[in-house]
Amino acid sequence: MLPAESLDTSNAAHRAAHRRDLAHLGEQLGRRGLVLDAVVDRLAAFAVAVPSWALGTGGTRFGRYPGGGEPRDVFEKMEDIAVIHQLTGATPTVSLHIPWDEPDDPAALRQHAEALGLGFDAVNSNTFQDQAGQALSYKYGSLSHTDAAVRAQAVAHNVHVIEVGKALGSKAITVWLADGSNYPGQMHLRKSFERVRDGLTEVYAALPDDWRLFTEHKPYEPAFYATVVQDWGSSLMLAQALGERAGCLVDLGHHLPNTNVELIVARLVTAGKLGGFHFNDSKYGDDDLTAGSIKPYQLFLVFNELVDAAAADDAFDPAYMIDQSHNLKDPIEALLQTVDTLQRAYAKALLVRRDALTDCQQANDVLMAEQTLKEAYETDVSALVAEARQRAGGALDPIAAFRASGYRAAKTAERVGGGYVPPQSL
Ligand code: RM4
Ligand code: MN
Ligand code: MN
Repeated sequence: MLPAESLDTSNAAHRAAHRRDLAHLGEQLGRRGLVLDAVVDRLAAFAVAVPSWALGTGGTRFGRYPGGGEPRDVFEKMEDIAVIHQLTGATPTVSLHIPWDEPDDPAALRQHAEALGLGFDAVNSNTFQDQAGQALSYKYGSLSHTDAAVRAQAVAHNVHVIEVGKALGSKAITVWLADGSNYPGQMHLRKSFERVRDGLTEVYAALPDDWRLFTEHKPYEPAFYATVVQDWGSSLMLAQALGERAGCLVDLGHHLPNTNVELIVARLVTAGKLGGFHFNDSKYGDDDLTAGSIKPYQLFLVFNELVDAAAADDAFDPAYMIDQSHNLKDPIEALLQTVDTLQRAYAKALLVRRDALTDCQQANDVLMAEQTLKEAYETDVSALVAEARQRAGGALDPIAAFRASGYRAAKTAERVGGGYVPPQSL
């Protein structure tokens, strides 16, 4: 965690300007009949889980360029997440990947997390790679494999992940499968899907009563011809076959270019099957870029559907998680930027004058309907988001506070022994 004084100093430097910006925004919103405080309260309640795999520098299949001070194990990852939570007040949980971040002693990790004020969101299983010591290979699939023994191994892995999650206090498992084929004829399209459905049914049977299971679709990669769970339709079929506590997880990067993701969100809401999100952004494929970096309007339109759905259903509660790979940015800074971006999109969605929008839609006033969305989208909500952070005890400007704290330099000195000293970059 950062020393409290370092946060205080940073906030003090920004406070006067913040007050003026907030007052101005309050007046602007008042003219639209919106109450600033009500929006800040909703924003302050926003929480998103940080993935354990995002704290180290990511990479591509061509290479990885690690930075200094990266966490060496899952305990150190939790320390970094606690800093992000301290600065934003919005990341109280971590989404763990098993076995990438499987703790030797889950009870000890849970204690460590609790001491840092953190908990655990969905755990993620991994049958998209062979793991050390594994008896059978997933080269030709896991839950969809033609060999029952491989399928049983994949089911057992998922059940194991649930067990680890139980020890940590998680309440959900996310299953993303790489299963698929590279060539026509390689895989029986229908039977492979039915095998996945049957395998997931076994996993679902091992789910504690208060848990949820999320199925995550993705159109391609690593399979380049046919992926078994390639789209939201397949994911929905699975969630419906499994039962009440199964839902679909929408990873924003898991759609082909130009797909209308907000429409998918709306459909899943209607089906009562929107389980959760993996936030990131994408230009071409599963690029795992920072949320909102490429298509900020789409992110707003997704949040607009979420706010609309929440208004219609008090129990609406999708799980929010980040799923990004930070190849070039400092991971902590990228995550601070992400949380800010998500809150901005959410804030703007909260500013949509919903009754006015409904009236425009009803009257087929196309221009004013669109204009009602744009009015909200084009509002500078910086002060709203900063105020929500401040009320949560966080920083008015998290990235500035983080940079001024010297945390990364201190960790670079402390976290030695990884054997890698990055060369200086220009
Ligand atoms: C996949 C998918 C999963 C994530 C892995 C690392 O593309 O997005 O959610 O756990 O990557
Ligand atoms: Mn994902
Ligand atoms: Mn992905």
